[in-house]
Amino acid sequence: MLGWNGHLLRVDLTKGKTKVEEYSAEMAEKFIGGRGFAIKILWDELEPGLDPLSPENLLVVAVGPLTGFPLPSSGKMVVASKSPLTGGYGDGNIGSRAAVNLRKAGYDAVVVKGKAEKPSYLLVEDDKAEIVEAGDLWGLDSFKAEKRLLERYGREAGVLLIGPSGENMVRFATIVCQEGRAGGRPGMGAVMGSKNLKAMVFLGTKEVKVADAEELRRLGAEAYKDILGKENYDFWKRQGTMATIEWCQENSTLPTYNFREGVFEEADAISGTTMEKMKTKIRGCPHCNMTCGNVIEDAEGRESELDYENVAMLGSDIGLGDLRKVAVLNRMADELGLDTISLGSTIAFAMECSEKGLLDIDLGWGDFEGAKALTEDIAYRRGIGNLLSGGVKRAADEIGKGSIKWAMQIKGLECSAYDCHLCPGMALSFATSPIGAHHKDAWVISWEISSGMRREYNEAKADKVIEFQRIRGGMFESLVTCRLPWIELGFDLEWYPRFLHAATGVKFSLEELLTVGDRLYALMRAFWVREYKGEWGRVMDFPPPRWFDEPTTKGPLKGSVLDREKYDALLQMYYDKRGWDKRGIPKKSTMRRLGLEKEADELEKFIKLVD
Ligand code: PTT
Ligand code: SF4
Repeated sequence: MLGWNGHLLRVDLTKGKTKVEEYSAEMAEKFIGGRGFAIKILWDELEPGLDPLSPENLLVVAVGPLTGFPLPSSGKMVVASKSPLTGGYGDGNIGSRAAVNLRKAGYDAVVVKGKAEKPSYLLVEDDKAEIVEAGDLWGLDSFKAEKRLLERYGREAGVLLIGPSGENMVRFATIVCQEGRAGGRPGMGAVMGSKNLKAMVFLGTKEVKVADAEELRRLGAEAYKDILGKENYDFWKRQGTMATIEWCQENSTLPTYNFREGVFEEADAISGTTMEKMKTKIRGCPHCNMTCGNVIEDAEGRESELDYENVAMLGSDIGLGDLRKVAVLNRMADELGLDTISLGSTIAFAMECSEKGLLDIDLGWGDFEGAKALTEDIAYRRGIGNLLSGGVKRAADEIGKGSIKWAMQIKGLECSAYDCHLCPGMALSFATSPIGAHHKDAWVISWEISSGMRREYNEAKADKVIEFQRIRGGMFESLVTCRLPWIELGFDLEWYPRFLHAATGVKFSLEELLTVGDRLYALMRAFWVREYKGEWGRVMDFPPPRWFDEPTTKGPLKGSVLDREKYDALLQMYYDKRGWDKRGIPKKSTMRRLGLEKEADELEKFIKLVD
């Protein structure tokens, strides 16, 4: 195989053993890498119904056939597992030296199972892979632990690790690295913690063999140049994802007061323009020439790297209009290893419960000190923090009293930062995302608003959600590279089959690559259905009740609300186009068309499929 390493590393923490395994060319061509490898391995190897925090769960870390080459924004990787937050398929994407080094060490994936007897970390150095005791690292925050590992293995080492919240198995603990990159929103950090695995360290010196090295170099150089010439490049470098605050405010989609509103009276104080004035440096992922990690000094004099989602969820959604204070919460989340989106949503939920007298906590909107204390309590699972450490759905189930109405989640994953009171297409995109309410697969909101069809529930929206899911959720997550050159700067998608051809020698048309995305979608959906069996139904693909039942009360679009019946019809259009039945389950014929016959037979052991 060329372009692909052809090897994955198996790690059994219970036995303290590692082993190298070859995978087939068929696997490479059918599933490409990254998310494709992750879902295939999890589907094939996980016992349905297992506890995600048990040693039997698998953690898959996977790169793709473009990762780590000198191509735009190629320093990304996927981390995946059965999610302790949702009980379904969970993954995340992280930009890290670890991605590049894993490739250079000779592997395209690491599959970790079991549980180490004592806190440990995995050290991979080319052909050497060992499990090392991590007694001195356990309990440290992620910044300190990473620093210590870099002192030990050199600054070129790629490290993925967890903070105290992962160790304590907070169900929305994420995997972090490089003081400001994070991935695995649905609790991938908790899975590491459950395995007593504090970190994974990657060092590599090998070259991945490619089909046409000269052509790959030439294409890479041309592509980097193309990106530098993009119209929006300079503005992007100034604000990165933070520009979205102003855009969302203008369009009434900025999550505010636990998604009660889409506008925030103090939006200017947390905007990209405000951030620009405070910015001290930019950080980024390897191989990127449009780096977007904007760093400011927080209210406690520490560095904090800001992104839109972090600021919206820890700012407007909890009613906090002070960017330096938001930056403190954001930095704490990185140190403790908590997902910022779920953290913001959980704090906002607690504030709303406090306001409504549903929870014995004194926590008003915008209460910075209260939010800080609660963040610590969640990470260490103390008092109410323990109740909230399972995310808003579990907390609402426990609190009762109708509080589920204000738990802003779908399938157990907290919604990322787009208010959908008047965005049915984006609501559909959240609801059909394969990991729960995340924007990464189909961020259709910008198109939806600019299309002039914002209020419509039409076929074009179902089409757009699928188009984006195929590109973002399928192609980018399996190749694995950053999608931002395309979505933010308009870098042409046709570059990717060309890169892939030069790297692997295998010719895929763009459409063929997108069809791989359909295959992944059918399999990720099958995974959820196999886990939920009889409990599965189209209700799983519905946005939270607040967007249907409680109109917004502020801003130019006040009074906005989603329509349940129309949403249901839109969801049906989506199912029909995907070849899924009325329950949202892929039909047998669809699975066959995508080369998933064996997987359809397996799914039929759990639930009857429509042909
Ligand atoms: C992603 C989600 C996002 S999406 C953000 S900000 W965004 C939050 N970032 C967090 C953080 O920071 N710290 C923390 N403790 N928790 C966080 N949770 C949130 O996680 C990120 C960029 C961004 S910034 C985005 S959109 C793009 N995402 C990509 C993707 O998903 N796939 C892909 N092929 N390319 C992408 N490029 C962009 O990467 P999850 P990163 Mg992230 C600090 O992890 O689980 O996917 O959730 O990876 O290296 O930090 O880059 O406005
Ligand atoms: Fe990382 Fe931003 Fe570059 Fe994407 S654009 S690779 S998220 S630095």
